[in-house]
Amino acid sequence: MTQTTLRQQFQTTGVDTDLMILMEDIATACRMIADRVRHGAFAGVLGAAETENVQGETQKELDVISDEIFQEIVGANPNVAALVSEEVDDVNWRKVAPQAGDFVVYYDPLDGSSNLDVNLSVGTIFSIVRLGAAITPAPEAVQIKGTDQIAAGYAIYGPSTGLVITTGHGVDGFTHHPGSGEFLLTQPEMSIPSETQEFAINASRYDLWDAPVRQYIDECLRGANGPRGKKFNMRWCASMVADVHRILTRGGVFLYPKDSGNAGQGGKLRLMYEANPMGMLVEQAGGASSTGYGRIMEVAPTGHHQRVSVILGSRDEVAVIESYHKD
Ligand code: AHM
Ligand code: MG
Repeated sequence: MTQTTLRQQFQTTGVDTDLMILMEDIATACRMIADRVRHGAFAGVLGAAETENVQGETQKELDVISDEIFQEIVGANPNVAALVSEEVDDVNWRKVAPQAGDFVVYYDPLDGSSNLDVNLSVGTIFSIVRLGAAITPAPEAVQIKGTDQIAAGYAIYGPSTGLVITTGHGVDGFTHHPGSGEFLLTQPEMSIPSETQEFAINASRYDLWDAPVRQYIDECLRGANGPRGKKFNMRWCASMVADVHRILTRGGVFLYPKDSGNAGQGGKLRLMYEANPMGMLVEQAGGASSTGYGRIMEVAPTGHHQRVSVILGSRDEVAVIESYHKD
């Protein structure tokens, strides 16, 4: 992973050693989380609340354990000013006087954790921003647009452990090689085809959707004889990492829109550590990411746990969905 990223940086913007060390720290944290996830119920409680194990010890949930691993390893990096985690309400400041050049890392330590109980793929999502100037620690100081991300990625804990990253020079996929312990390049220059015949959405929310989303899915379901003139396939992993990984591998479109059931919160998925990093990866792979009304990465955050409508994947398909919103 380091070789590939260094080579890309060497050929373009110049080598960013601090970023490389931070990416290595994140990869180490992901390797350790992968190890705990692989141990399943032996590693801690899966999706449920804290309980006592047979020895009467309190077991923590795996997403809390994953957050602690990430904090311990990535939070120890001397250039990290702050961590923003799905698992922690407040910003976790690591420096009292953050300087220009310091990093803010936004992350979801174990996304899709409801899948743990049923032994399906989960992942860790991360987003990295570099401060342009010194700041005073305050929640507003980390409310930075996705367009300012300098790197993003995710680890996927599935049949194998993968790491997919971008530092703004395309997207590369790596597979953890258990023998060497390294992430080796297995999916160079991942690219999303502009057209697709596969969509991903939780269709049980049909009655809650806005008209443009309902129109789009209705048309997909009508297949070759409908207005789209082609047959669509459907997938829904209930794990954003797994769904996005499939889209980066073979194309498709993913929707978790704001609907009448989640509108009060602004949607389901979180802007800063779910939608922005996935949006950057998808755009770097030639796809598009939108709220339906504009680019996700241009949404101005008003809170670090803010939620947002998410539509991303194959470019032409996202354009169709955006046009229905516009109409
Ligand atoms: P989480 O961060 O609490 O795990 O929630 C995010 C997950 C995504 O990975 C996935 O796309 C979505 O929630 C699934 O939601 P649903 O259960 O409504 O289908
Ligand atoms: Mg999540």
